[in-house]
Amino acid sequence: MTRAVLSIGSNMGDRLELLRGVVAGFGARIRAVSPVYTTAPWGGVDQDDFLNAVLVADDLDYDCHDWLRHGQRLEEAAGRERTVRWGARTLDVDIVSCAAPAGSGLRALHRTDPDLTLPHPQAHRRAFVLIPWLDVEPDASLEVDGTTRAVRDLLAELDPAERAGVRHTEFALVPATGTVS
Ligand code: A4P
Ligand code: MG
Repeated sequence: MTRAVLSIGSNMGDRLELLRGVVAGFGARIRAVSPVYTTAPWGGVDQDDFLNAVLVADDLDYDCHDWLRHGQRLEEAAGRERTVRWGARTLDVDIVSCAAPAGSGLRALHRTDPDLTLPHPQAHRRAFVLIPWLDVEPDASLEVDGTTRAVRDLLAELDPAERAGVRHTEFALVPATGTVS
């Protein structure tokens, strides 16, 4: 059993429908869906703004690699082409964090494998991840350089310009009834 925090983003094509397709694609595994934000591109590549959101999902039968594989299948279905690092894409599904049962609760896993680095090595620098994550998990924490930090503190430490580039929208990824699949 694992529980994943997923960052999803798009800045090409019908961005909202592409993000809705991710929610449909993970289906009954989804536990929480953040609001949708319009976000200035991060990473220095000149490109259009993104729509971003964060999902929380769990599955009794998934390990952390299963979330990566599932996300990559959804990226392929969205016609994703890998060209420029941090460049424009129809769909990006990143595994921000992945937790497994430990004792009476869940513990976030740490991995340095280039195929799946956990937690995602850039997540703590990205307001487009931290802001929607706090919407669905206000007490979230994230390991940075071996230290567990409150996500709200990581966000407070970011450049105000970085935070200002992340703007709330009225778009919803799930129907108003709240049902997902
Ligand atoms: N990989 C390793 N760890 C992970 C993980 N935790 N989650 C590997 C997902 N993938 C992980 O990714 C490259 C490799 O990373 C994969 O083979 C995977 O096994 P990729 O998706 O092929 O390439 P990429 O996405 O171009 O590169 P990268 O470094 O993953 O970029 P990011 O981090 O995905 O950033 N600005 C805004 N405003 N909003 C965005 O959503 N996204 C990006 C992409 C850049 N700027 C953005 C946004
Ligand atoms: Mg990626």
